[in-house]
Amino acid sequence: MAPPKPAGNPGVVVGLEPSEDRPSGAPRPAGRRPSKAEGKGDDYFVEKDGLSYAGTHLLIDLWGAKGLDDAEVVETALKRSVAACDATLLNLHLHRFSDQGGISGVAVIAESHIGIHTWPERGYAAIDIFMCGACDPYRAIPELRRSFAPRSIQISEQKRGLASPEWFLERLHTGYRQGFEVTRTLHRQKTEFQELVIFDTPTFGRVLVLDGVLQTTEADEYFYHEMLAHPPLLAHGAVGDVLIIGGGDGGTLREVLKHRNIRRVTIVEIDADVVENCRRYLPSISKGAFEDRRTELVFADGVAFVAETKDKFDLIIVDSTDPTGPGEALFEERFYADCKAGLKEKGILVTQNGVPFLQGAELATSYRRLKSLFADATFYLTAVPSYVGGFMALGWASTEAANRRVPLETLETRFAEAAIETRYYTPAVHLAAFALPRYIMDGME
Ligand code: AG3
Repeated sequence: MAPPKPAGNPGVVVGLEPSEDRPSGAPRPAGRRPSKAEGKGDDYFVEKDGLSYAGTHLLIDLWGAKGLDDAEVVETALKRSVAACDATLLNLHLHRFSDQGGISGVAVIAESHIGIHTWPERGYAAIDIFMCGACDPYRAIPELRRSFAPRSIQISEQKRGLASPEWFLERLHTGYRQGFEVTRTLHRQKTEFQELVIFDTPTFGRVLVLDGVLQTTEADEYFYHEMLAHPPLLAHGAVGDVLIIGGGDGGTLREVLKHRNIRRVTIVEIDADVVENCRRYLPSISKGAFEDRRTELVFADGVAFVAETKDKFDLIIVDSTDPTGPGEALFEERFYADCKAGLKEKGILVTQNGVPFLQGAELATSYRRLKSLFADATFYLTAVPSYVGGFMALGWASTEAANRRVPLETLETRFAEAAIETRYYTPAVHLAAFALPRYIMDGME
């Protein structure tokens, strides 16, 4: 603000009606913001470079300027500035302080205002221009230079009314939230089983959320899907028939199908809307896997399916949600027992088992159940950035302990023979994934 000027001196007041300045025939603004400022919507907000905002506000400091005590100069400067910006002048008011000099003034425009305050004794003027919508306040700068011939000019810009971005907050863990900026929501639906949302984020690409819990992201899905598929496939070495429970996004299916000697993959997903919307909005996850002739897609409850099926599998992969909602029954002992019954000799069961640091109870319970049923039960690890909390535990259960003791050389040979491309999995990572940090081992007891 300007230093206070002595009171009791009205100085000079210059009033101006807008009609004087408007070219003849130009429409008079009638209580609405003018067409010149119109943006795309009817609220004049600007949509530019991915941002939505009300307009541009410039703060302009003129130094070594002339004419700062001359109301005519100031008036002309403001009028020319308004015209240069193609804005609509509604009113112009100047007040000249006659004792010390200096002028306070404002041009009210349909797009907002230009304000000026001058200190002639310092050759300084503080000007601010705010124009909403598409009006460009920078176009006033040459007019200000022309009127005041400043030695130097400083400009700072502020975008006004920047709409704050939308955030998705995952509340999976007690007392802890994880946020993702949402740039676009593509689909939101209450399916028969859960709430499904698919949206775009700047950092993780497109994301699938079920019942408020992040399931998969384009950016880091391979940390998870590759590790659910390749360790059991390469440890076993001769998998022909695979059963996937859940996994409706198709990521695990895609990884399994990379192995040429797979005969058949039965994928049992409870929620047809997950498959349909992931195929549509997240095609990079399934990459055509649902169309593979080896794929048999069944829409059914996984618990009922394993309880009833007569088929036997070399590998069962449980690619589930966390143990709340529709995923809950997939962590029950009965389900694990039915999985065991559905495995061929030497078969392996792997499961999604949460992030032990934040989901310790889940680790302990699953371990107890798997251990009571299988000759060999343990966890192996991956670390999925969007499943926050450090390592994720994948359950590993097999009637044959040898499955997890396959030497590195054998894994390397099998991996080379499979000739598949991966981004997370390597035989060395496979072996290392079974090395459990102390806190996880302690959490299993
Ligand atoms: N399945 C695992 C979701 C786990 C999320 N939980 C968590 N952050 N602890 C997702 C399906 C991907 N195919």
